[in-house]
Amino acid sequence: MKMVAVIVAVSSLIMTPAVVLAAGTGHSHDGDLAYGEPGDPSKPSTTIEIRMSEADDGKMLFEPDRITLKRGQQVRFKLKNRGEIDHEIVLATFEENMKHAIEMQKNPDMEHDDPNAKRLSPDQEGEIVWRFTKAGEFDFSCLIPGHRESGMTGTIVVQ
Ligand SMILES: [Cu+2]
Repeated sequence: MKMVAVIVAVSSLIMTPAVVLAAGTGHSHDGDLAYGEPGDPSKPSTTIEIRMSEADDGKMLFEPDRITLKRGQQVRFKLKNRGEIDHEIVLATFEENMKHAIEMQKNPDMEHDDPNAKRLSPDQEGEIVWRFTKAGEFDFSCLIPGHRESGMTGTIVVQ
């Protein structure tokens, strides 16, 4: 009798240190999220523009894909979809976004209307105001099936 080795494909992303940081953070209530809280648009914030697009080689990207902030900083993300298809941005811990990505594969039409997420059609612009109350490394990704896998992900480092 032959032994059949079952190899579970594990995305290389799962092995990044971010998963260690994110370990143990489950779902929590607003105001007690591991990655901060919805911002107050009437308060001062740092504006950061994030563009979403597709490249000729099939890659999909956020520009920039790495943002460094200080704890307590409030950011007004100005989002611009410069691509030819819909994109979204979901801000969360790496672990939450990985879980969420699996749910999106089951329900690709899932729409997001949360303070930490925005879906934009081509040429559309949008905004997220978020306050980063905790230090750590967080994830922003497009969770439309196939997009994160094509490169549509970025990291926010809160010092
Ligand atoms: Cu996308």
